[in-house]
Amino acid sequence: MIINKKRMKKDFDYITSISATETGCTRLSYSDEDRQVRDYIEAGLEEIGAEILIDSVGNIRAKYNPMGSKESSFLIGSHIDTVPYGGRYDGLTGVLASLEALRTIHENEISLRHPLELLIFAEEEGSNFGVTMIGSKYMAKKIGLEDLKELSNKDGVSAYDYIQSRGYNFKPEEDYYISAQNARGMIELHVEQGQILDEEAIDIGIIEAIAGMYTYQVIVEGSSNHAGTTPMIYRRDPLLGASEMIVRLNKLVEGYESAVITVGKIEVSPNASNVIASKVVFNIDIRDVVQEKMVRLAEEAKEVCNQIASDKKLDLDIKLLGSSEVAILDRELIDLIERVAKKTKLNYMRMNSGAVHDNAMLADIIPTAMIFLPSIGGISHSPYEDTDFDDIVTGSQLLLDSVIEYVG
Ligand code: HGY
Ligand code: MN
Ligand code: MN
Repeated sequence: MIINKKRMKKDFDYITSISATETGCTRLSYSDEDRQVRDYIEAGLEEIGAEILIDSVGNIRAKYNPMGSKESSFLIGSHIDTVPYGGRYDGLTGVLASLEALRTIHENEISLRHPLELLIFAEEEGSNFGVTMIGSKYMAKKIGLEDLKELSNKDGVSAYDYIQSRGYNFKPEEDYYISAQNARGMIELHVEQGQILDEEAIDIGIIEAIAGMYTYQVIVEGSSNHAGTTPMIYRRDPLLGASEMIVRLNKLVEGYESAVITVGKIEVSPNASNVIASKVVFNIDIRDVVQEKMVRLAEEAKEVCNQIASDKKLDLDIKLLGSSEVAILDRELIDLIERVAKKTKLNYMRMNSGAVHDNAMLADIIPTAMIFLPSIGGISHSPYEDTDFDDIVTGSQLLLDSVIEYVG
């Protein structure tokens, strides 16, 4: 049973042409571009008789159950939203591989012991509200609708209001939440977004652990004043303080083996070249695959910011925007994927994921596993993100063969 490369490529080329920007892929959840892609994929799922349900925050659940099995479902899928000016492969590759697996099963009339469900998680990237994996956290009951009131987009509209304004009706009592009773497990296929597989010329990564993550918002406030008339010794400059914090945070992480710290988002007010800033807001993204080290690093990062703020007599507020624990993936599922990879003579390696992924939100509820594909040059979250389409075909075939091995 072989997946159909031509059909996948047609889907991929059409969907990746839908973007809000010329450069890279910009397809935020709840945007018009997101709607266009959802319509296209849902039509493909309806063609094979999948039952499609959309929950309050826009997660898509497409249940393929031709035998009317009453058993719990096996899950596949990923996300279709992107970072601004992002790549074409992050998320979408896993969704298209899953769609192709369902189509191939359908056209070969394979009878399955369990229903299959293709999940498309909303707001995985956090591009609207600054917090990743809103959809999968909601499906895993790690956040509720009320939590959406604490998050807002760049226009200051709360996630709670914005998602409803984009046509999603909040009906939490009817929503489908993942549980050990209704789901048997999940395999998510994704591009690596790092350079290990590409550098080692290995086709497949089988993931053992997914990094945990903390996202903090740091607000530094000082005294705004005239850039020309204010002597240096009288200044309380929050941009100077924030800059020192960012340099010191990058120094701090040198003492950790697998942790990473990133400040990728910063806003300065009033952001005028002849005005000493009044306020700086920046996010800190902290990750590690060792939970206790990530916790320690986060505490040290907050201490560094507090120390610099008090030395420079600046006001400081640090708020945890979002977090996810390190996810240890399921041994049995990993071994199954490895057996199938060996049987089909693929060159693969076991590895960890520095990127976070939706299935990590389910890993403490059901068995989950991931299949990685090489990212050329290890580039991601960038218009230069690239993966060889033959690698996508190889990975999609492994996903299909692993699903059949598990529920066929
Ligand atoms: O940030 C991440 O790791 C993921 O790509 N959202
Ligand atoms: Mn992703
Ligand atoms: Mn991503």
